[in-house]
Parts: sequence; C-alpha cells; structure tokens
Amino acid sequence: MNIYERFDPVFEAAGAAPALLCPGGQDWSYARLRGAVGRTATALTNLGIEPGERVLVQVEKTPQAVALYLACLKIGAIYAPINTAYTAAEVAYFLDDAEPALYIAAAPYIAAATPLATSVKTETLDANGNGSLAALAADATALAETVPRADDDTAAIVYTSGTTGRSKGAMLSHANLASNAATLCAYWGWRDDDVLLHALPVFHVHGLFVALHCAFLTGTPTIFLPRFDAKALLRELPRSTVLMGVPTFYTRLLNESAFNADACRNMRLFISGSAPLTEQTFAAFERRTGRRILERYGMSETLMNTSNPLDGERLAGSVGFALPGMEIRIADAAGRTLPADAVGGIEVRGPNVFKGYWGMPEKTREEFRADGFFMTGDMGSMDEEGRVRIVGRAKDLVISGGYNVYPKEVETLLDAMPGVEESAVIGVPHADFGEAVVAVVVADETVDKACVDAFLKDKLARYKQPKQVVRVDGLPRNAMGKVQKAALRDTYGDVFADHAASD
Ligand code: MCA
Ligand code: AMP
Repeated sequence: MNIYERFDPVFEAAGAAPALLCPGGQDWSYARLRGAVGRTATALTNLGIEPGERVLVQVEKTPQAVALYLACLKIGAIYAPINTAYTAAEVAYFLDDAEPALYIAAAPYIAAATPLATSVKTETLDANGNGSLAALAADATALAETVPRADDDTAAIVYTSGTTGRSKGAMLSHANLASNAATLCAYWGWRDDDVLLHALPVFHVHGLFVALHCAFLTGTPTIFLPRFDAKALLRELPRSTVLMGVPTFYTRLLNESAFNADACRNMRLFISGSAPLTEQTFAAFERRTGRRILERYGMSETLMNTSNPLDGERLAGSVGFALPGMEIRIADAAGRTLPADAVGGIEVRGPNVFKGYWGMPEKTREEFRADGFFMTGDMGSMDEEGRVRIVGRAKDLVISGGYNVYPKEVETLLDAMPGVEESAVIGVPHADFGEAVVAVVVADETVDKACVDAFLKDKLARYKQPKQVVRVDGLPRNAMGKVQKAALRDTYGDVFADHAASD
C-alpha cells in the first residue's frame, strides 16, 4: 500500500487542527497541508512525472517542502532528498546517479549544478516556499486519488556516503516506512495531545521519516523550526511534549543557563539518535532537568532498529532493545551469533530493512547475509536482557553533529591537491559536534588549513571539510601498508581540547 494512503484519512479527519506550527510565519492546518499535497501532486503529474520516476530535491525546510515530499508519495514517484549544503560538484553526482525526471532546488542551486548535467528538467522552490513549482501548484486543482503502490515499491531513495567515497542510494519501500512509523508511534506511546518540537533538517531519515511520520500517523501538531537554534527551542519548549534531536542539540541546550527542569515542565520525552550520546551528556541532562534522554539507534538503510524503553529503565551508553518485529544479532565475521556481552558486528533483519542500493546490486549483495540479515558496519554487544551497546564502527566513518562524513571522499580530494603527497582523514572528539573532521597530511609547507579550505570550497559540503589540518612527515602504517587510523586518533585526539564541554 502507498504510505500516503495511511496519512490521507488522518489529515482529512484532523481538518482545521494544526499540522505545522511555524513561529514567525503562518501556521498550516492539516486541511491546508492536504490541499497543498493534492495541488503539488497535480503540478508534478502535469510536468509528466510518472510513478517510479525519481524526483531529486534539494530545498530549504519549509511547509511547502513537506507538501512536496508527500505529493511525490501520492503520485508514486520516488522522493530523493539531498542536503542543501552540497556543492554543485556533489550535486552533479546525484543527478547522474539518480537519473531524476526532475530536480527541484532554489534557483542559485540550479544555476550552479545544471551546467554539469545539462539535460535534467528543473523547477524551483525557494527558502520561502515560492518558485516555479509553487506557482504551478497554486493554479492546480488538487489531485484526488493516490496512485496505488505495492508494499515493496520504492518510496524514497536516501543517499548515504560509502566507504569507497561514492554515495549509495538506499531504496526504502512504502512498507519499510509504514512499518517503522507504526512501530515508533506505539513504542514511544504517541498521544493525541503530543506536540513535536522539530528542529532537524528534512533531507535525512531522522527529521523526515522518524519525526514527521509519528505526527502524521496521529494527526498531531509539529512545531516546525527552520533549523536548530537553542534560544528558539527554549521559547518553544513550554508548548511542546516531544523533542527528537542529535546529541549536539542536547549539549547546546545544556550550554543555556535558562535550560532547566522548569523549561521542560510540559515535555514528556527527549529522544536522541544519529550519533553516540555520551554518558556525560546523559548524566548532565538528568542532573539539570531530572529527565533521562531516550536514546535510539538507526541507519538510513534500516530506519530505526533499537530504542531504550518508554517506561522501563533508560541506560546511559546503551541504545536499548530491538524494536518489536526487528531481529538483532551480534555476529562474528562469518555471521555466527556471538554469546551475550561479546563484541561483534551488529546485524539486523526486519520489515524496516531497505531493499538495496539504487543501481548497485553487487554492493547490496555484499552487505546482506544469505539469511537476510543486513550488516550495519557498527560494532556492538548485547547483554542477557537484550540491551544493545554500540562500541565502535567497522566502517571508516566520522559522525559530526549527526552528519556522516566518509574519510575516503575527503582523502581522495586532498590527495589530488597541489603540495599534498598523501592524507588520512580522522574523526576527533569535539565538545559541540561529538566528533569533528581532522586531516593529517604529508605535504609541503605551503599546505595549511586556509589553503585546504580554499581548495575544498567548491568541491565539498562545508561540514565535511577538515576543521583542523595537521602536517606530518609520514603516516603510521601496519605491516600490510594500511594507514593506522587508530594510532592517528590517539595522537591527535585532543586537538579540540579547548572546546571544553559544559555541564
Ligand atoms: C554545521 N557545520 C558543521 C555541522 N553543521 N560542521 C560539522 N558537523 C556538522 N554537523 C558547520 C557549518 O558548515 C559552519 O561552518 C558552522 O558549522 C556553523 O554552521 P551552522 O549552519 O550555523 O550550523 P548549525 O546550524 O549550528 O548546525 C549544527 C547542527 C546541524 C544543528 C548540529 O549540523 C544539524 O542539524 N545536524 C543534524 C543532522 C541530522 O539530522 N542527522 C541525521 C542523519 P563554518 O562556520 O566554518 O562555515 S542520520 C539519520 O537520519 C539516521 C537514520 C539516524 O539514526 O537518525
Ligand atoms: P546514516 O546512515 O547517515 O543514517 O547513519 C547511520 C549511522 O549513525 C549508524 O550506522 C551508526 O553508526 C550511527 N548512529 C545512529 N544512531 C546512533 C546512536 N544512537 N549511537 C551511536 N551511533 C548511532
């Protein structure tokens, strides 16, 4: 079934009730959202978009962007959102890979990216929700019917960087999205009087699916902030009940002296994910507010896998139990289940696990076991009770403020930079972003942070660029000639030590 068929009756019944509360702007009721979805669906259909075709979307966070997402579902198109921080060079890759029937972005993005991919059809949608697509939708009659889709049909392609430096598009089906949304609503006890405080971007699984789908399945309101801003969150907390965020949200809130138990008086749930929540932040949050953050664990490929309990004990350092319907095992390299508390690869199987990587059947096969378990690339353990802990990553990945950065992608560019002989990119502890990107380079003395910044400016999204550049005479290697990143992380682990964490 098309997942939009689950939302539509909820939206219709909710009618004039608020869907998206937009501080400083106009609020959207569910009726308004439903109307915009229908009109945008007609506009897309008039542009010739067929079921199964990709719509590549790189737009700011606005209610119109949400309507566009839902309209793509409604017409059976495949929604492929990408980060607004990507440079034209990065977008060219997605245009080539996704082969979209339509690329929707603000005019400057289109002007920059399309000379690199001349044949793609484009429409604009700007930071205020205006643009050519909005104009087409404004004049349209709302499409009544939702295009039928089978459970296994792809609803969205979410790009996630690859260890080879090439992004892979994870194909999520209508059933993947629907089952995870229903599971999370039930597990987190979503209530009719819940108000979701939303400050995440809507081009990733966390902000788009995990957060919004809980509200959409229940017809409850979302306070829709354009981005994270600690002061704005403080203003909105008294009328909110649930916040979903990356750990940086919580460390930044703790930096605000006005953030205390009273500010959270109406909140029932603080949820964290996308990156490890440190035991220090968990404890500092509890001391300050009397609340325990509920940590959960997921991936673009699998949606949510585990969660700490709503009612039982939430433990620091644990991502909780397998969600209902999910199977999790800790396995050795051959896929054999390890005993309780042993550390191994985290493998998952269940209705939320994706279909495969777009256009990469070989890569898909490599990451699944014959019995259907998906190898996450995360390392962890599970205790007798079934609580999962993540202890590290087998994949070479840095998670900075909840955004993934694959070192290989940065290294490939740095290695091609004049003056650089070779490079190793690592993640180093950072009080604000959890981890931050550091480049260790074997290079001549002309190479410093400023010239790395200048070289990467048009090639790489800013958040992927190194926040420190260290010049060395040689990189440590093991007997096989492989760079020893763990040794580099030990040596340079304190380069951000002056960004002290606050309590
Ligand atoms: C911004 N900058 C960053 C990051 N964000 N650098 C490293 N890591 C980051 N995450 C840089 C900018 O380029 C800029 O650099 C400077 O920091 C300030 O930028 P600004 O836009 O003001 O930053 P911000 O608005 O304060 O953003 C920080 C943030 C944001 C709120 C932590 O990154 C964020 O919303 N992160 C959430 C990402 C997320 O949703 N992840 C979920 C994906 P300069 O000043 O040098 O120019 S994972 C997922 O979906 C899975 C399934 C899951 O489990 O949830
Ligand atoms: P992405 O593919 O961008 O969705 O990122 C998924 C990765 O984020 C996972 O494979 C984990 O490495 C990491 N991740 C998500 N949630 C958590 C968490 N609660 N604790 C530690 N790592 C997490």
